[in-house]
Amino acid sequence: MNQPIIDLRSDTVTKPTPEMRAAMAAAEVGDDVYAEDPTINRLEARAAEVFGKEAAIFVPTGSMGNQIALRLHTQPGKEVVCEARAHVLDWEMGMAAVFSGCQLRTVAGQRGVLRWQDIEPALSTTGLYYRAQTGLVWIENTHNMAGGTVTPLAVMQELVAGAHDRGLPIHLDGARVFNAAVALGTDVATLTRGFDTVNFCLSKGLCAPVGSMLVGSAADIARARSLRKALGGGMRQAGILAAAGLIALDEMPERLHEDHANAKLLASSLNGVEGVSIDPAEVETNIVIFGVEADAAKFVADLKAAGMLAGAVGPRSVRLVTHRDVDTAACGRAAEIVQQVAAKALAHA
Ligand code: TLP
Repeated sequence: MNQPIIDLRSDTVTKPTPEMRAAMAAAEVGDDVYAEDPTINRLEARAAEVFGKEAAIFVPTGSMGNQIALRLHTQPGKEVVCEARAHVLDWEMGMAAVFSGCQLRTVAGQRGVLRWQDIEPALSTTGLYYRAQTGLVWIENTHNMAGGTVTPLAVMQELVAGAHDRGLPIHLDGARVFNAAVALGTDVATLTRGFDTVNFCLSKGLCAPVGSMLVGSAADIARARSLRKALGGGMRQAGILAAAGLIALDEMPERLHEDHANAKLLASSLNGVEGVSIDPAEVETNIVIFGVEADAAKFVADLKAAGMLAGAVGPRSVRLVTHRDVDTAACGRAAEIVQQVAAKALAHA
C-alpha cells in the first residue's frame, strides 16, 4: 500500500480539526467591517485577554498583521531594527518600504536571538538631521529561519526595557509565540509583557485554516482597523474563520509540546547521518533546519520523489516543520527517507 506523502514543509499546511469544522459550520456571523460579527468580536476579546493587552484585531495573515504594526509605529523615512534573517525582511515582499516608507536595519543575532547589547549600537536616536532615525525595534520569537529558536523570558524583558528607555516602540513577530511559551514553560502574556504590539498566527501550529491576530493598546488597535482596510483586509462574515480561531487559541497550544518532541526525534535520528549536519541540542521547538552536502533544492526534490515534502531554505540547508497532521511514526519514516536521500546524494557526489 502506498504511504501518504509526509508534508513537513511548514506548520501552515495543517488542516482544521473536526471540532473546528463543526464550530465553523455553526458560527454566528455578521459584517465585520461594521464590527458586527459576534464570533470575530469574541475572538478579539479573547486574544486581548490571553495576551493581557487592551485590544486585538483579527487579520487574514501574519504578514498583514506585521505590516499593520510596522505602519502603526513608524513614519516614512524611519528605520526598523530587526534580526538579519527576520521574516519581515526575507518574506514580506519589501512591504516595509512599500506600505510604510521605512528601511530595515539588520543585526545578526546568536542563532536568531537578539540581546539588547546587539541592538543598541544599531540605533540611531540622536536626532542628527542628516541620518535616518530609528522608529521601531522588531523581534521574532520563535525565530523561523534560525530554526525555531527561542528568545528567553529574561531577554524579552531586557529588550522591552532597552527599547522603552530609548523612547522606542517594540513589536513582536510572534507568529509562533505559543511555541516559544511552551518551550519556556511560561504563558504568552508573561512572555510578551511590555511589547507595544504582538502579532501571532492561528493558522500555523494552532491549526486554524486562516488568520492571525494583532494585539496591543486600544488606541493602536483602533488605528489598525483603518490600516487593515487600506490593505484590503476588511472581511465580512469572517466569523466562520474566527470560530476555528477560538479553538486554535484556547485548545491547541496545549498540544504543541508533541510537535516539539517530534522535532527533537527527527533531529536526533538525523544526528550523525553522513551527508547531514545537525545539532539536536539546537532544536528547541517545531522547526528543524539541517545542512546537506548537496544542492538543497535537488535534495528536496529527491525527498519529494521518495515520499516527503520539505523546504530548501538556503543553498545547502533544508527545513522540516513538525505539526499536528504528521504523527511520531510518520516523523520516524521521514527521518529514514532523509537518511536514504543523503546516502544517495553522497554516492552521486
Ligand atoms: N512563515 C511561513 C513562510 O512565509 C516562510 C512559514 O512557512 O514558516 N512571521 C513569521 C515568523 C512567519 O514564519 C510567517 C510565515 C509570517 C510572519 C507570515 O505569516 P503568513 O504566512 O500568515 O503571512
